[in-house]
Amino acid sequence: MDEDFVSLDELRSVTADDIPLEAPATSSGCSSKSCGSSGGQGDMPAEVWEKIKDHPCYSEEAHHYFARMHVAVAPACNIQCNYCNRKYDCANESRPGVVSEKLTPDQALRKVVTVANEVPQLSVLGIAGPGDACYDWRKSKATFEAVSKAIPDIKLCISTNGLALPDHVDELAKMNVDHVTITINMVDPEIGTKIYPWIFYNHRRYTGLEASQILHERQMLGLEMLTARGILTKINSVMIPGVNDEHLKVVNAEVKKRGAFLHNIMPLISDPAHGTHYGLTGQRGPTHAELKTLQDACAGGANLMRHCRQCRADAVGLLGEDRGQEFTLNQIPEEVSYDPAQRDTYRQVVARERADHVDAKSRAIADLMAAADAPILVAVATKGGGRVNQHFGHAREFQVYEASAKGVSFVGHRKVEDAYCQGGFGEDATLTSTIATLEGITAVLCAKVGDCPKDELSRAGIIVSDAYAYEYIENAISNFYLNEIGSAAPQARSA
Ligand code: CLF
Ligand code: SF4
Repeated sequence: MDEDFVSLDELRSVTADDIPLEAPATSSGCSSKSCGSSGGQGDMPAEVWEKIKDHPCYSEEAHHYFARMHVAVAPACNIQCNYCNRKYDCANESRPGVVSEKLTPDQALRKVVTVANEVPQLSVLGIAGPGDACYDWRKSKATFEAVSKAIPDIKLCISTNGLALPDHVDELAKMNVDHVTITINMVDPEIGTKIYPWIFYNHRRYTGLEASQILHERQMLGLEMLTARGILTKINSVMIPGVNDEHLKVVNAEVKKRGAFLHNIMPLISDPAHGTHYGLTGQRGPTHAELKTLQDACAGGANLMRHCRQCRADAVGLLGEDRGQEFTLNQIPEEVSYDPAQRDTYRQVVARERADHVDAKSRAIADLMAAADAPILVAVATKGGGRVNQHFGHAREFQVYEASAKGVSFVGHRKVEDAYCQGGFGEDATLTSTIATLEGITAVLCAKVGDCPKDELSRAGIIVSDAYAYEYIENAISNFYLNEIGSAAPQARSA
């Protein structure tokens, strides 16, 4: 264990007295020059790094430390997507699930202040529906204005289907909204006809090719306007096998040409129970391997985001967790006032921890690059903080990294149906589905694991180890590879 280790729980409960007086160590920059979302301070202009360094979606590194929250103030939408059921949140930025609690801008302000006082990791307020945040503009704007007045340093982030976006770009720029997500599933309106049955634009409903043509033109215009104003854009694309999967390579190139900062290719979530057109007609989503193959094929184009959790329109917390249920309206006081102390203190501790992490991982990745052979996939149980710090039985998802002679790179996450540990005993059915979820994974690294799940996974050909508990993730993976795969590398599973 690293001597400077600071657990996430400690980070959450820090007070000003815990902060040392010396200045944080200077980061040497990460040696891994991979995709933009995992890029570090040395990989981009200082002003861009300043905008993304605390944004958990725009920086893969930041998502270990910082949290976002969404407020569901924008229920109305102006288009229909075949993967959406209006009973649920916007599937462009949230998984279909339980309907969000809709908020007025005043209620949203109270909720954001309450969360900021209790969740020191909070860095970003996003509006991601549950409809379209640009179409339901008055409420989105009123919320941003009220929150940025109360908490001036919070980053504002918005997600939209793009149809109404060009009408609001100037106001977004005026409000210092630095981050805009546009969902772009096609740049060929013919393909659009298989995704969008209709749009509502200029007081009229359009269908067929005309609808997709208008949507496409408005999305491109909006993206170009944002780029011209220096606003960072992330493009979300839903990967729909047989509809737009191959086409997303063209989308990647086209959005890069127009200045997109990141491209987030998300798997279609399709289930008949959700009542969507795709769910009811049996359209399947991609497998983990298909998604990774497409993402790898886009390498060299627009930088890829691979750590998206397709979170709900009322999500609260680090990307892998959702604390939304702790902050429902009935739990929020009528009168609130913002106290910056916790967030300020947390940031100081994180700055120190993060600099140490960057240095340590640079060394670990260099060691691996010098010795590694065949690539392997390693799944990590983590509660955040960039460490292997969660028990196997408590994990509801695993973060997946590829270790190879190219270094250690984040490739995605695998959600499990349920945590294996069910309050003192292990659930065998859960273990079976966890093993299926971990298909293609060589090893799982966690803070602790019992003999029973360890043996079961071993029978399925997956190594589980708690020997690297509490190390930084990249160091744990590098050490695992060098100690336990090393000479056996040719037999390692191909990623
Ligand atoms: Fe929210 Fe989206 Fe802003 Fe992030 S989410 S509006 S950019 S603050 Fe993030 Fe969630 Fe993925 Fe979105 S993990 S669904 S990419
Ligand atoms: Fe649904 Fe979002 Fe598409 Fe509107 S933009 S139809 S809310 S997925």
